Formats: sequence, C-alpha cells, structure tokens
Amino acid sequence: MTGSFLEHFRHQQQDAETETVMDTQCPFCSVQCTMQLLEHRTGDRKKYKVLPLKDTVSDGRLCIKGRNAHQHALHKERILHPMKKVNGQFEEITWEEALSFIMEQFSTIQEQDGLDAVGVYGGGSLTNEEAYLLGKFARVGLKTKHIDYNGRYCMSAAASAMNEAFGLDRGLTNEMEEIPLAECIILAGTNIAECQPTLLPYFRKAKDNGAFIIAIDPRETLTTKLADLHLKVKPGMDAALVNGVLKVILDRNLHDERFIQERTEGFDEVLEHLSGVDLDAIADLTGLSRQIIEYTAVTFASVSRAMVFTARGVEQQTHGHDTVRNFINLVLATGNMGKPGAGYGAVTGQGNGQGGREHGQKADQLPGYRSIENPEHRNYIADLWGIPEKELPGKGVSAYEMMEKMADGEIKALFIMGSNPLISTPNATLAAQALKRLKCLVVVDMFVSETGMLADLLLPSSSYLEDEGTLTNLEGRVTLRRAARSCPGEVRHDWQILCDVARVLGKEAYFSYTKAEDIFNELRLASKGGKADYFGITYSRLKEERIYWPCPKEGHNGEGRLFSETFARPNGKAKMLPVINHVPKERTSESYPLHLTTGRVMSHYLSGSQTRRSPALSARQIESFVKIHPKTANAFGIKDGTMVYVDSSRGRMKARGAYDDSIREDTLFIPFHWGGEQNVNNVTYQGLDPVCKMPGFKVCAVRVSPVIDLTRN
Ligand SMILES: Nc1nc2c(c(=O)[nH]1)N[C@H]1C(S)=C(S)[C@@H](COP(=O)(O)OP(=O)(O)OC[C@H]3O[C@@H](n4cnc5c(=O)[nH]c(N)nc54)[C@H](O)[C@@H]3O)O[C@H]1N2
Ligand SMILES: Nc1nc2c(c(=O)[nH]1)N[C@H]1C(S)=C(S)[C@@H](COP(=O)(O)OP(=O)(O)OC[C@H]3O[C@@H](n4cnc5c(=O)[nH]c(N)nc54)[C@H](O)[C@@H]3O)O[C@H]1N2
Ligand code: SF4
Ligand SMILES: [Mo]
Repeated sequence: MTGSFLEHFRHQQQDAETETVMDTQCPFCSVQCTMQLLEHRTGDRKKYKVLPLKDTVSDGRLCIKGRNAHQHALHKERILHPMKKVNGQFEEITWEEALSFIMEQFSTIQEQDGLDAVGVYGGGSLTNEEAYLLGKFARVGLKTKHIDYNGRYCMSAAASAMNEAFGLDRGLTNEMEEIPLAECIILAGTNIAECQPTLLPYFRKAKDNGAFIIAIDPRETLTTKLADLHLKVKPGMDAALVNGVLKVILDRNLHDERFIQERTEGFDEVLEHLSGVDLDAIADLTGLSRQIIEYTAVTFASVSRAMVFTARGVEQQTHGHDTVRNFINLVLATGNMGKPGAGYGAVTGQGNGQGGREHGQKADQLPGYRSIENPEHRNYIADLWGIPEKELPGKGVSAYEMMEKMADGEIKALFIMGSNPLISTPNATLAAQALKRLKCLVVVDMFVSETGMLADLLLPSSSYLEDEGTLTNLEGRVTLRRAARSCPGEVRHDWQILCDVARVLGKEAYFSYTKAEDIFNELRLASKGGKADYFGITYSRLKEERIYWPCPKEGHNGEGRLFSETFARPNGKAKMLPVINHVPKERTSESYPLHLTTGRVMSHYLSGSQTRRSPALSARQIESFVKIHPKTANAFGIKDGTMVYVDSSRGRMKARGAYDDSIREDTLFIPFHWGGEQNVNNVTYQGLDPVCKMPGFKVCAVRVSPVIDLTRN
C-alpha cells in the first residue's frame, strides 16, 4: 500500500514537472538564426525559455524577435479549424466541407470566366517546398497564369538588377564572415541594426578592423549611428547620388581599369553618360554637398576591398531597378567583386525571401530561376510535372497588378497563402476594394489577419514550430528547419493543404507527397541545371553540412562567394548600365508639401500579424507613429505625442506625432506594421518600377495636420 502510494506520488511529480527541448529556427528575417525553445511544464502551467544555438548562421546570436517568436506561435488566437463565413460570421467547418467549398467555387468561376479568373498569392515565409508547390499548384492544379507573391514588394528590384548585371540573383555575393575583411562599406537604405540585428556584429568587427562605414538614409537609425559618415540623402535620390560618386571616381582615375576591361561590358556608355553629369546639380538633387560626395567617392575607391549593401530604402522606389544597377556600377567600376571582403549584397528581407523567389511563385518564373517564357525551360518543367508543355500557362502579372485586376473584376477568386496584402499593398484602399469585390477569397494563415477578415474561407496552417522544410537565407545558404512539435487542433501544413485542394480538383496524381522531403526531392530535379540549382542538396546533407546554392551535385558545398572568375551571363562578363538622375515619380506640391517614407521598427515584423500577437514584442511599440522634425512640426501646428493625420492624394492615416530632430526637415517616416486607420499604406504611392514592378513604397507626397488643432486655443 505504502509502496504503491509512493510510486503514485513519484509519477505525479514526474507528470508535474517536465521539460521539452525543441530545436528550431526563427520565422522572421532572412538571417535565419537557430535556437532551442525549452518548454517547462508544471502541472498545467507552461514556461518558455529560448536559447540561441551556437555554430549557426549568426554565430549563436538572437534578436528580440527571435527570442519571442514562440509567443505568437503558441497564441490562443491561432486558428485551429477551417472556418467559413456565414452571414458575416466565421463558423467552424470540417476539412472535407472546406475542400468541397473550394472545389465548387473555383470550378464554377473557372467554367464561367475562364481558368485565369482564379489567382494565387504567396509569400516569402513559406518554405522552399511550399513555395515550389504553390507555383505547381497554380499552374497544374488550377491551370491559371495568375500567381505572384509578397516578395514582389520586397526583393524584386534587387533581383532584376542582379539578374541583368550579373546574370544571377542571390542576396549576398559573399558569405557573411567576409564582411569584417572589407575596408570600406556602403550601407544604402538598409537598417541592419533593426532589421537583421544579429548581422550587426559583422559590421562592428569590420569597424574594429579599421573599416570606414558610410550609411545613406534620409533619417538617423541605429544603423546610421554605427557609420563613420551618414549621408542624409533626399528620399528617392540615390541613383543621382551614385552618379555623383562615380563621376568623381572616374574624373580622378580611381577606377579599376583592368577589372573593367577583363570582367565587364558597357563601361564606355557609362563613362560617356557621366561626362554629362554635373556635380553641382547632383548636390542640389540629393541635398548633399559637393565636398561630401567627393569625400565619399575618394574614400570608397581608395581601398582595395569594399562592399556595398542595399535594401528596401533604395529598392522600393519607382526606379528601384536602376538605382540598384547604379550601385552595382559602383562596385564593378572599382573592381570590388569576386575576392574576399569585396562584393555586393541586397540584404534580403523575409525568412525565406531568398528561396521564395527562386522556385516559381513569381508570375514569370518556373523553378530553379527558370523562365516561363523560355521554350526549353517550359519543356523541362512540363516533362518533369508530366503535363504537355501547351498546358503550362504563360506569364501572369505582378502583385499590385493582380490587385488592379481584382478591382476591375477580371480576377474573381483568390487563394492567399502566407501574406496579409490588405496591410502590405500600396494604396491599400484599392486593395480593400479589390479583395471585397472577389466572388471567393480563401486565406491560408495561422490567424484571422486583416485580410482574413474579408475571406469567405479560412484554412488554418502550421507555424514555424510545426512545419518542417528548407529555407534559404540571405547568403544563399540552404537550411533545414525541423518540426519541433506537432500541429495543434486540425491545423495542417501549407504543403498538405495544397495537396488536399489539388485532390478535390481532380489533380491528386500530381500532388501525392507524404512528407516535405518528397517535395524537396522533386524540387531538386526541377531546379537541376537552372541558375538556382539545388540538385546536390539533400535533407541528410543539410543535417550535417553548410551548403550554399548553386549546388549541382552531391559532394559539392555550393558557392559561398560568387563570381570569383566569371559572371553568370552568357559571355561571362558583368553588365554596366548608364543610369539617369532619377527623381521619384510623385513630387511634393503645395497641397502635399512633404515626402513620406516608410519602413520598420525593431520589435515588429511586416504587417504585424504575428508580432502584434506577441505580448513582449507588442509592448515595445504598441501603436504606429509619425517621425517628424520639430521645425516641420511647428510649421504644421503639431505637438509632440499628439495624434496627427497624414494625407496623400490616395487616402489618410492617423498616428501619433513623434519629434525627431535627426530626420530631414522635408521628410516624415512611418512604420507599416499596423492596420485600419493606422495603415500607412492608405497613403503610399502605387506607381510601379517599369522593369520589376516594384511599387514606390519609399517616397510619396503628403501633408500632415493635427487631429485636434491645439494652436487655435
Ligand atoms: N524588425 C524588423 N526586421 C525586419 C522586418 C520587419 O518588418 N521588422 N522585415 C524584414 C523584411 S521582409 C525586409 S524586406 C527587411 C527590410 O529591411 P530594410 O530595408 O533595412 O528596412 P526598411 O526600414 O524598410 O528600410 C531601410 C531604411 O531605408 C531608409 N530609406 C527610406 N527612403 C530612402 C531613400 O530614398 N534612400 C535611402 N538611401 N534610404 C531610404 C529608411 O529610412 C530605413 O531606415 O527587413 C527584414 N527584417
Ligand atoms: N509601406 C510599406 N509597405 C510595405 C513595405 C514597406 O517597407 N513599406 N514592405 C513590403 C515588404 S518588403 C514585404 S516583404 C511585404 C510583406 O507583407 P505581408 O506579406 O503582408 O507580411 P506578413 O505580415 O509576413 O504577412 C504574412 C501573413 O501570413 C501569415 N503567415 C506567416 N507565416 C506563414 C506560413 O508559413 N504559412 C501561412 N499560410 N501563413 C503564414 C502571417 O500570420 C500573416 O498574416 O510588405 C510590403 N509592404
Ligand atoms: S536576426 Fe532575424 S532571424 Fe535572427 S533572431 Fe532576429 S528576426 Fe530572427
Ligand atoms: Mo520584405
């Protein structure tokens, strides 16, 4: 009796205190830091602790977002069942009911309005397997040409520029460990300290080694504070600034003649173009003095190893493609490519922003960076998928253009997986009209996002803790994220959901996978021989080795540093391109006298759907704000900490004014992590870059006014 009592007591205690260790990887930015999540359970109470893992991409570091990521994944607002809107309210339904609903709706719409009347919209948080499968689902499952994804708003300018200049698009041309070898570094429109915080130590180390860091940003950030020189450029004027820098370098013969001759083409055109560039005009356009432009040029060109990093500040412009081309011109003209500590990097954004742009969720793309317009590429993929090439749809349109087609009634149904476009699309009023006009909107998400609120059907998908798959970080390094726990409730993985929908659409034969690894093995074949070649990568290798793409065969670890001897263009040379002194398409005017630029804060992520559900992160920045110079604020009757309206010709948003005497007087800054009346995209400009269709998120013309005019009393 006593013995069994003691045994019972011992078991009770064991039940009462357990610890589970989950190895996982951060769901947020492109660095892809790894970590352990410890779950300590006492009875019903659970406590969590997060530990970084040593020997990983960021050398055992984690930022506050990574440390708190589990808070949204374990949040009580996770959707655990499919839900259908009935009389304006969501009701739980079974998976089979949900799948039949999609089948009926999509089939009817496609019969009545054609195959392209159904669109698909993806995201850069999806694993490589899921991004690949989403592309196949659109083309084989639905036979629609309309698929694009949120990466259009993110990486498209850098991607098109690198493709044209180098013949290949991969975030960084070098491994992160090479950053400390650089002697001069330009950080253009990138706020690494707040957006990829665990990378910052690489730049600090470069600085400790004596590197000179130049930051280009219209406002002061934690990143510009690290710099030795901060160029507070007028928003949208970076292309002109680089023209000034290049002109000084060429006038003073500081360029690398030999590198230009041997490894590039197009230099003569650039030289000729620059002969007509006037430095005083550049100073006027950029708001920077001639002396400082000269100083920048001489400093950058005088070292033997330099790097340039760009991010959304210069890319999310209506001329983002050309601006990146000009930064690449600068790197090439000074011979800073293909050697240790010298190169270019477009600092990729989302967790799988890199892999998500390689395998076919883009309107014009097939897996492995193949082109949907290239007959050879089409044949290869059609063969692999087991369909006639004729049945493979053609090129669709970009993300914002899809919104326009929905607003026009041409696209009548949409399947969204991993994006919250009601918040993240420029000119959000149009996005709202577009989504509301749809006959059927299906949203696959972990939460009822703002976009989800408009859905006819919500499908619950798994979080990073549950979903196994590969992700490719900003260096082009492929990582394998393991599932740390099983799915809660009736949640399914994105790839399972795609297979399920394909099944009810009668396409089961093309989507018969039992695990993520099966999809990866098909992706390996689909990418084989393509530019982003993953053929040599396997799950078992990823568990042991560090592997970058391109990786054409097993036993090969890919290329950490690209372009050491040759570029990926047919003649092996990089292409330089003359770039004009672009100005933003929307100019300030009497009615809208200020520039508005938008971006991020450290504690929130993108549309905020995840971080606003994390108590620790959300507490750091509970609401939006409008950064404004005190002088400008005075001129417009705005007191620090009071609510203001910001209006453009497209719409209005409302947030609290926050004085900042380090921002340009002609510029406001607002983050985009909030919806409703705090959604800055009610105001932003929808004009697109002609090459890559990137919207001009970073510059528009606005006016600001107090919600209550305190100066009148
Ligand atoms: N904390 C946090 N981290 C993130 C994200 C997040 O939402 N929150 N998102 C991830 C994603 S998807 C992305 S794409 C990256 C984005 O990373 P970044 O591109 O670094 O972030 P942004 O804040 O959008 O823009 C960077 C800077 O550009 C500046 N800028 C604005 N206009 C101009 C201009 O005309 N010229 C120049 N030179 N600079 C300008 C802004 O003031 C801002 O400081 O971050 C990733 N990491
Ligand atoms: N004004 C302004 N607007 C911008 C930008 C800017 O700088 N300024 N930046 C642009 C950029 S760079 C980006 S990347 C976009 C991002 O814009 P969005 O794509 O809208 O951003 P997220 O908040 O990541 O939305 C992802 C949604 O999918 C869910 N989700 C997360 N992971 C998964 C998953 O694995 N599966 C599924 N099914 N769902 C998932 C989340 O809960 C969330 O609701 O915003 C763009 N919009
Ligand atoms: S740096 Fe990026 S990947 Fe690393 S913990 Fe922070 S948000 Fe996550
Ligand atoms: Mo992004």
